[in-house]
Amino acid sequence: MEKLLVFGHKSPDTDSIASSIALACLQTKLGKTAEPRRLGNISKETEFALNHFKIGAPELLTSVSEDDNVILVDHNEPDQSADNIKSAHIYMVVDHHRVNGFETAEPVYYYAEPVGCTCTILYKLFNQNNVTIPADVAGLMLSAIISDTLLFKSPTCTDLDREVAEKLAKISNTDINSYGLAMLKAGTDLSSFSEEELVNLDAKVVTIADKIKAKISQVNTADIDDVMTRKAKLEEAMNKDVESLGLDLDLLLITDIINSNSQAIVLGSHADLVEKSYSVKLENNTAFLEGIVSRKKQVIPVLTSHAE
Ligand SMILES: [Mn+2]
Repeated sequence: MEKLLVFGHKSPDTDSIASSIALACLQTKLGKTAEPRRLGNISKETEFALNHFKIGAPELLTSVSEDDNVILVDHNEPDQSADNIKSAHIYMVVDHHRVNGFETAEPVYYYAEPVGCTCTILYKLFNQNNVTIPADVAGLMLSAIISDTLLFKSPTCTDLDREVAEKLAKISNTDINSYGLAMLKAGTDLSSFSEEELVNLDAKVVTIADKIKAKISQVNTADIDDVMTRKAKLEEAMNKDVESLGLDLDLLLITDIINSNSQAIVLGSHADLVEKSYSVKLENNTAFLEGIVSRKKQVIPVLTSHAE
């Protein structure tokens, strides 16, 4: 079989990068030719993790063609994948998201579990194949679990994520709490980013209830007020996206990773969906969402159920 390209979603987060590297590592150890790729810039948080464990970033990939054999990690929705993904041959998927809009022409390996992180599933795949996880890769996989679960505080976190994190910490000789806090904090340094960059750091475009095209972006911070001083310019950047992407809803979550809350900035013709979904009133396009930190568990399904 030809070379397998392994990649996560656009606007890659730490899980998308770590999963690509870890699964390419596993496939290589199983005798395949596999290389990780990334569909966008590396975040500061991911950069911190890569530097800490001395692993290089994957090469950038923008689009694929019918000649490519690919493995999708940390996503399955075509909108979140490489341009032209429908033309490529999808060999395998390892994911922990809802399945939406995904179809293949041929049979496919599909590993999915509703756990907090793709790397948690990958840990099981390493075990099932009796492959030892190299210490540096284990450290990166641990970073992904810390990132996706916000140090186990997100409602998406399961007991399995905690268990696997402990094991990966042992393999990589990492102190979960001190390392994890330092890594999450590295991701909250937003000063060098323009507002356009901020609304695309961790962004997903999804179709809600088959009718509302929504972009849901998230930035992590230790200080919501600090980010809100840039509100006018953030809205300007969001309005450009509403125009250029034809969005019905543009939701930016500014998430306080210390206290586990989010401030939302909401634009678009369906902004009222956020009001309905969380029983809040938008004032100047913004509302405080108490206890909301997970796009996957507390935003997309909640918006979907209120849109139907
Ligand atoms: Mn993930």
